[in-house]
Amino acid sequence: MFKQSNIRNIAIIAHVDHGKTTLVDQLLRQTGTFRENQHMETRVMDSNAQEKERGITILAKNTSVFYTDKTTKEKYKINIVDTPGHSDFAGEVERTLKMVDGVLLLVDASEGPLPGTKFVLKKSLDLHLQPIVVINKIDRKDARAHEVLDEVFELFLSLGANDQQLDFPTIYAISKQGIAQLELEDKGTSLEPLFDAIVSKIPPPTGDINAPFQMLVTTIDYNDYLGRLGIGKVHRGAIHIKNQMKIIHRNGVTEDARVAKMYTFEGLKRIEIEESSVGDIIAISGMEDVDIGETIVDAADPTPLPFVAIEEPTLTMNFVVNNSPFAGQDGKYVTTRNLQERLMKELRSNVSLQVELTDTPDVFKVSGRGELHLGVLIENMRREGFELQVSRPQVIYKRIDDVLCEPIEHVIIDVPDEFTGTVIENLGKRKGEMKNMISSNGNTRLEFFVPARGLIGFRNEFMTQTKGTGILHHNFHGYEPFKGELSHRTRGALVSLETGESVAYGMFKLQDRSTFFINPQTKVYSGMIVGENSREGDMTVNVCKAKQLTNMRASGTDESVRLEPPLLMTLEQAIEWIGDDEYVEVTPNFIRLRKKILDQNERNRASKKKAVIEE
Ligand SMILES: Nc1nc2c(ncn2[C@@H]2O[C@H](COP(=O)(O)OP(=O)(O)OP(=O)(O)O)[C@@H](O)[C@H]2O)c(=O)[nH]1
Ligand SMILES: [Mg+2]
Repeated sequence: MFKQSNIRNIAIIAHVDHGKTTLVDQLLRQTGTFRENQHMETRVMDSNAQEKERGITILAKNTSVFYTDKTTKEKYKINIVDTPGHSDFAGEVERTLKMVDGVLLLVDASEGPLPGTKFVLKKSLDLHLQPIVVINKIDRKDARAHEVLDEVFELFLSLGANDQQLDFPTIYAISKQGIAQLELEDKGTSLEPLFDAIVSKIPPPTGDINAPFQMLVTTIDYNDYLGRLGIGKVHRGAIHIKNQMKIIHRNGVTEDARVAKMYTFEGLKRIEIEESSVGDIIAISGMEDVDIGETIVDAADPTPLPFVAIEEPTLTMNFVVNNSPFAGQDGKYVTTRNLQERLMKELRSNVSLQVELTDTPDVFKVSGRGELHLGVLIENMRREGFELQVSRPQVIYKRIDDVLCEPIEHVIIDVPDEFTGTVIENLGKRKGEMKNMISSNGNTRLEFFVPARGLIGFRNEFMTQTKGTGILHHNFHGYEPFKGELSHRTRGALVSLETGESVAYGMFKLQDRSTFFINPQTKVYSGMIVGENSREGDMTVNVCKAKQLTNMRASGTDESVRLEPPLLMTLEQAIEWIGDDEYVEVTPNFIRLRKKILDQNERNRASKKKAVIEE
């Protein structure tokens, strides 16, 4: 057991990409978690496949390091939570902050505080956590560390920080090189100054070691061998694996529980332990019913701990059992039951997700914190062998004082000056309200409040319009009265008439009027969307049409046909593109777009009926 006064529990928080996981690499390396010359991949904590591919942290994770103070020779255990910076995963930050007593707030020395910085700082100030401000990436050519520090100070002020919080220690860092220093002019060589600040400025965990055991479960992990693991900080008391425990569920029900195994974190490993006490962060196995937000307590004194209220979802989509003509051809799990069980399982660890049943048994309403939040779930499901269809995302409206309100996003954009006009025009159409515009050195920073529904599909356009040079950040700002109707996609879909295989010849004749989403020799079905019409309104086309063979020399491969490369959409692009009468069909190997109504005649009838109703 580690002495309470020598434990430090910290979370690393920041806007997306400001260097949190990179800093953890170096904290691990400089405390001997890896041998001096051992090969270590970068961002080791980003261990799951989608984290690696997308280059972002999705799940908050625990690790710990040991640090010995050079002067006092005291040994400290520093438990570290690496948190995601992307706003869609902010729920991960909110709950994991319950485990710590202080935070390292990283701010990019060039970008300065961004919407994500504000969000995580507010949450940690509300919980009265001691901050250490780390101005990171001071090696950047465009770094402006002093200015950024002023901006951070302003941010603290605007969030109502008290005097003690305003007196935050500051460290300048290059997390990529493992360097931290107290002054910008210093020539740092290691993270020593940061370790010193952690042990001297972050308070040790409080809580009475002699009181009955209490731990709030803030994270759930799952392991095929150990089953479910409840992870949290020991709030008070001590625990031995032989102790009789209880779980207090969120609905107030108390249940007897047994500890099978217990672990503490050391570097990237979990070390099995038999006992632990107040302040340490531990993982407990053997409690298959435990969920996030529940309290594990001494059986003799079952008192629950309060959980943080996680902010509500803002975006919802229907997950529909795949009923396309190709259903079941690719995936292993395709039934209503498969889908329902998978979603229920997800709910047990994905705290900001909500799943509701609908009037139709094949349709589940799944709500989350943004397109990426839901996109990561859908991507995980298809990798596991699921097939499903998803509908166009809708924002979640709320009635506040009897006024219809909608979620608003705080948007910050950095673009070369030449694109400023285009961006302002585009966001104007999307009911964005410009708040600020600052130009310097050929770049402009624009600040907007935009309805979340106006941002659906914006990123794709923004990237094209700024030729890939623009940077877009946004975070949930709050609910505001409904801003009025918005038009969606102006171009129609190119819909396949037939079921069969696409043929270059058939496609060639259409390419002047459209952009294809498929290659030739792709299996298509009637009602499947094969491209985008260059004009308004859908166009039903025959892409399976082969050239009539007029003589023996003409073969199936026609050299004269040159096709433009198709736009093969990613899952997120497809989700952003579809309209209300369309689905994205997702299977392990395919992403297809389709009309909800496959039959052309039925579709025409339905759209006429809709037109009449709208008149
Ligand atoms: N120049 C420079 N780049 C850095 C530094 N630290 C990190 N980076 C780069 O910044 C990018 C993002 O780093 P990450 O560590 O993934 O950032 P993060 O804050 O963990 O990102 P999320 O978890 O997705 O929010 C990577 O390309 C890093 O190599 C630094 O000190 N200097
Ligand atoms: Mg990260």
